[in-house]
Parts: sequence; structure tokens; C-alpha cells
Amino acid sequence: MTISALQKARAHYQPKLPESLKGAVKIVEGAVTASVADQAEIKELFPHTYGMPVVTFEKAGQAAALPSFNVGVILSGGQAPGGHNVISGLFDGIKKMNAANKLYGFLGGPGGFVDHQYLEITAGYLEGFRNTGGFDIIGSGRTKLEDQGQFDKGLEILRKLDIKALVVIGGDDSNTNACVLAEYYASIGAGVQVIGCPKTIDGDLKNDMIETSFGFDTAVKVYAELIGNIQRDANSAKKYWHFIKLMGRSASHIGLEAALETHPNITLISEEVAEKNQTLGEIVDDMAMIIARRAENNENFGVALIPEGLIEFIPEMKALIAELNDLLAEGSETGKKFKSLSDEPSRHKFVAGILSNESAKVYQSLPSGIASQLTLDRDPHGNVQVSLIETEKLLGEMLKKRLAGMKAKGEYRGKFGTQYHFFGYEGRCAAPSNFDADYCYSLGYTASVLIGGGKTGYMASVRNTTAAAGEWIAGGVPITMMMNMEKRHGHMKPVIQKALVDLNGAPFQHLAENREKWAVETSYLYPGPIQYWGPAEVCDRTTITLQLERGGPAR
Ligand code: FBP
Repeated sequence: MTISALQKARAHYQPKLPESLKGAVKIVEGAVTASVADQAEIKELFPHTYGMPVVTFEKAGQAAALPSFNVGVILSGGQAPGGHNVISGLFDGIKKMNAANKLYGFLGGPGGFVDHQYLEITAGYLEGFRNTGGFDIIGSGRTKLEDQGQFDKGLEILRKLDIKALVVIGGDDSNTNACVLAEYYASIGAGVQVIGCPKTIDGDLKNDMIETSFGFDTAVKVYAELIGNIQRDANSAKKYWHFIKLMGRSASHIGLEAALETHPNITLISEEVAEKNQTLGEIVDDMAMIIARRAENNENFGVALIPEGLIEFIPEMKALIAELNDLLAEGSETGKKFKSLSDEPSRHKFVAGILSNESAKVYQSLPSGIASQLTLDRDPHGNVQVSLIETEKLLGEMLKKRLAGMKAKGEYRGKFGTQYHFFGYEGRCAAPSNFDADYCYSLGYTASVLIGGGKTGYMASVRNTTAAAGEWIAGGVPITMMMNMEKRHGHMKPVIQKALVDLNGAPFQHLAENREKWAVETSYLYPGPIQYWGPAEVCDRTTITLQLERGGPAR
């Protein structure tokens, strides 16, 4: 295989580990835990894995000799930079415990576990993947691991390969499922441990014990570089407004961090839109005011960041989407009828006819292309595939009309040229930043220590991440501690609480304090590309979000 010069040099990078993981490790148990909410229900649903203590690792004098064991690993959901380093840390950790230990990777995500598709990850195979982006070492997938049949099927292959522990690398849904699996295996005395690792570029799997999900750091730095480049172009050509949609299915952490890194003119935050109960029309009005104010200064250009999940946070759109989910559900009569119509105008007419009056009004006010995107197939979790909805174009098109109206009334005298972008896939497989390379390797290594310590139902946790890597605190957090009950597909289910943008938190407050100035003035920041070698303040810096959340300055 031919590899790039960067890959060649990067292969020699030795990720930094917390001091506690550098030699023999002692596992120190803290106090018992409780779930973040709905304690009675969660306790009843997880009798074997509820209430376990948080554990932290400390340096020990000597490592206890362990008999050899085998481990399985699954990559679940969307790609995130650093997944290969989690696997490298896990591999090195278990090999250090006993050179005869083996690591098996299930292929193509949870589906590979159920269908018994796997490969052994050997030292030679792993070599080419260290410090690289992507999940191609074993592939990923979005099969939901949630019913007993799948768990039993998976147990067959675990038994065949003599696997003692399974590591699930995934987001909130995948780790919820990992916890259910841990509980099930404990309840039947299967003798298999299950450990989770916090992954997602979306940054919404975090809490007091999990400071950030891996991949967020790298992905958002890639987007910030691109946004900075576009801002410099906009400020040079002075003729376009750039509408940039940023990935992040639900929470707006990516948009918020990208804004803190680049100071664009407009940043929409979905959580704020929901809090203010804003309509699409009101969002467009606010944006039009900023465009008009910049035009008064002859600045007929700008950059607006739009979170991918926005559409589902606008109350009227949320109601419309919920109705569409029910009406077009697989197997429903209306869903079947809809699918039987082949041309777009008949589908549009049919949908408008079955919606409630309120939602029909909203639906019919949308450009037809966007309306039809709302009716596209849902993902396996029943979610609208927000990455397929061109919200950036929707806003741009609505603004064109709004500004034309303002012009007719003499309220706007500018020119409005648009460019549209969507950044998501550009960042999900980027070569991990030093932070993600170190953090992921530490998470994988931490998972190996949890396995060696006989833990199950835990998520690997590495904290104090704004300090130097040597001072990071490694350990494990019972997954049940992060759970609450939520309604999913009409039923109350135990799930890991998703972390949306906290409007009272320091990162959002920093944006709120500065956005008026960033809107009208052109005070762009140009962060440039991720640097892998050079001064620590450039190469090892974490995200501004993490820094502010941990009480630090915004830089
Ligand atoms: P995960 O939560 O599984 O990590 O995936 C996140 C994400 O990148 C979202 O930001 C995005 O909406 C989604 O995946 C897109 O997934 P896909 O490429 O499978 O459509």
C-alpha cells in the first residue's frame, strides 16, 4: 500500500499517556453511584450493573500476572477521528498484560458481531492504522444491538473465540445498548464483560465524568480551518454571503465551537432557537437584519453557520416532522400510499392533504425541494436524516425573498449573492489531532485496564483533559450513572442522557457576549490547518469549548 509522506511520519508518533497508565495500575473504587435521573426505574432495569462505583487508576508497585484472555471490539455509528488509536491503545494494553492475549475486531459494526464476521487484529495489521483517521481497520455500521436474539447470537461467537470482554466504541445510543448487553450477560452469568468508549464528532456524549467524546476535537478543527479560509475569501472578494451547514445530528456543539474558533457574522444555535420558540420566519428576519446592517457599511458579504440539526429544533418544524414520522412510518397505510406515488407533485399534494392544518401550512410554505427532503427515508433509529436536508439553501432562498421585500420598502440597499456549503464528511476521518491521538490511545488503554480488573457495564473515562496528558485522570464510569428514561418510538426507555448545548454554560455565553460585534464588524479569525509538529500551544491545544467548560480562558 502506498502511503503519504504525512502518514509515514505520523506512524512514528507515540501517543502520550496519563502517568497512572505508564506502569502497573491500581484500580481505586470511589463511592457508589446513582443514575442522573429516574433512579428507581433504572435500578430495576439494571439490577446487576446499577450503583457500581466510579473507579480511578493509580500507579501500582507491581503488576499482577494475569492468565491470557481474548477481547472483541466493535466500532459503531458514524466515523470519528481517533478510532484507530482507541484500538491501538486497547491492543497495546492487553498485550502488556499478557503477550498471548488476542484482539478480535467485528467487521462493519454491530452487524458483524451478530453475523459472526470478524478478523484478528495482529500487531502487523495494526501497524498501518496507528495515528490515522477513519474506521477502515474493521469498518463501522449502524445496526442497532438491542434485542435478546442478537445478544445470544453474539454470545455464540464470543464463546467460539473464547472472548472474555467486548469493547463497544460508539455514541450515546451505542453505549446505551452496550450497557443493556452488559446487564444481560451479567444476568445470565455469561462471563463476558462489556466496556464502552465515548465516540462522536457531535460532542453530545459528555457529562461530569466524560469531558468530551473523541473525534470532536479533530473534526471541528478541520471545519474551523475551512470556515477561516472561506472567511478570508469572503473578505477578499467582498461579494458573497456564505451559508455553511455543519454536521451534528442534534446538538449544536460543532457550530458553537467552530464559531468560537473563527468569529463568523452569524451563528445559529439550535438549542437557543428552541428555547426562544422561534419560527423559521423569525430566524430569517433576524438574519436579514444583520445582512442589512452590514450592507449599510458596504459589506455585502458574510459567513453564517447553520447547525445540521436546526430544522428539528424549530418548534413548528419539529411538530411537522413528528407528524410526518407517524404518517409515513414503514408499514402504515398512509406510508404505503405515499410510496406508491411516483411523481413529486402527487406526493406533495398527498402529504399536504393528510397533515394537520398547522403542519400543512408550514409544509406548503417550504420550497418544494426541502419539503420533499423531509419525507425521505428515516435512519435505522427512526431519525430524519438531517444531513440530507439542505437547511442552508432553505435559509438562503427565504432570505432572498425577505431582502427583496425590504428593498422594495427602502429598508435594504445591498447586493445579496449566495454560496452554500455543507461540512461534515470532510472532518469525520481526518488524521487525529495530537489531542485526539493521545486521548483515544488513553481511552483504549483504559478499557484494557477495566477488562483486566474484571469490570463490566463501565465506560472508559479520561478526565482533566485541559492539563498536560501526563496529568490526565484515567478510570471508569458505570454507564447506568449516565442514564435516564426517555420516550423513544412511543415507549419509555433507559438511555444515556444526550448533552445539548447549555445556554447558561461558558461556551455559549462567550458567543452571546461577542456575536453582536462579530455580526457587524468583520473580525474573522483564521485558525489554519491542524498542526501535528511544532509549539505545544499550536499543536496540543484542546477545543475552546473544553477550555471554557473547565473554567479556563477563551484564549
Ligand atoms: P454518530 O453519532 O454515530 O457518531 O454520528 C454522527 C454523525 O456524523 C452526525 O453528525 C450525522 O448527522 C450523521 O453521523 C450522519 O451519518 P451518516 O453518514 O451515516 O448518514
